[in-house]
Amino acid sequence: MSILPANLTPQYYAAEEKYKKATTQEDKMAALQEMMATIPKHKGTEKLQASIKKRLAQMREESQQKKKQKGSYNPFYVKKEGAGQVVLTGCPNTGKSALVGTLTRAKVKVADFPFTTSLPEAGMMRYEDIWIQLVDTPPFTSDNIPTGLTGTLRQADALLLVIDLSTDDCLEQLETTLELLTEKELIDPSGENPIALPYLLLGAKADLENSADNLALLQELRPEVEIIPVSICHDLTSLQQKIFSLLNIIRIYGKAPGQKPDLERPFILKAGSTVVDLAYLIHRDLPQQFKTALVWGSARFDGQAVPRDYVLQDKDIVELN
Ligand SMILES: Nc1nc2c(ncn2[C@@H]2O[C@H](COP(=O)(O)OP(=O)(O)OP(=O)(O)O)[C@@H](O)[C@H]2O)c(=O)[nH]1
Ligand SMILES: [Mg+2]
Repeated sequence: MSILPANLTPQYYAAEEKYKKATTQEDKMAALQEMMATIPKHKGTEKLQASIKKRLAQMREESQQKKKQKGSYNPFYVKKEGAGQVVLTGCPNTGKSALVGTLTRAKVKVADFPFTTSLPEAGMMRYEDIWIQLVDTPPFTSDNIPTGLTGTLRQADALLLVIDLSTDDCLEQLETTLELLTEKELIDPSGENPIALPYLLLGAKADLENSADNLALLQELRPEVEIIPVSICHDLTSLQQKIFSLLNIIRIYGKAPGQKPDLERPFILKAGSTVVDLAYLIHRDLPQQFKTALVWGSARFDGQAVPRDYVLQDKDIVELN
């Protein structure tokens, strides 16, 4: 799609990296502002500039609304819990609630008719030693997206787009879903928009009769789209693994000097985070205070002293002194 070279600068990429690592709305907004300030202003970046501006305006509006609504209850705002918030979305009756109900203990309504779910409902999914929040949402159709739903989706850390593989409508569901969410800049199938959310496309009800044939047909018609077949009747471990990977996070275990590491409650950081990022997460003043960092896991040997900008890996144990 992009014809003109963007010629983005290292300063811009650094800001974009900050955006990707940001976990709070405030940090995200600050990073977006920095992206705007550092992006080279020419024709080749116009589209990107527009989408950064748009997202910044949306976030400003949301935070203002949140302030206004303090006290009044917004059912489409789902408070984040756990290591990441993953929102399921799609057309009516595709199996979103059934998946959330199977993967978490959330009390969701599952029924054999469309528009069963009318408000978001969150549940926590255990993945190894962490909890990931899954959010069930009311469905959209090609001509109607419920008021508030876009806000729920935009707040998410990642999306699961759900289509029903057992129905003849599955191609239409696929197209409606991709078109609608791309138009809202929530996803970018081309992978070029840094503001878009990571997502997986799930083909639900893979256990039913027509599903295998429909999946084969869809893959023939849309070979560029990866569809992951799932079913509440089958083992969902590989889906859980994929959801964890989608969040692009790492687990870091803290260790006090001379003591055993705390393996019960890992710190959650974005992939690519450094020792300084970890220190900041533990305490805002810690990056200035610690002198040495020792790492077990990704380092060449156990308890190796590493520099402040050392990039941590999933399951590293870190001792800050
Ligand atoms: N065989 C089979 N049936 C499923 C599966 N997942 C969901 N269903 C059935 O499909 C129907 C719709 O499931 P829901 O989970 O309510 O679908 P939904 O997407 O939440 O529907 P809305 O809330 O209307 O958007 C129910 O009758 C479920 O029992 C599956 O993996 N296999
Ligand atoms: Mg539902």
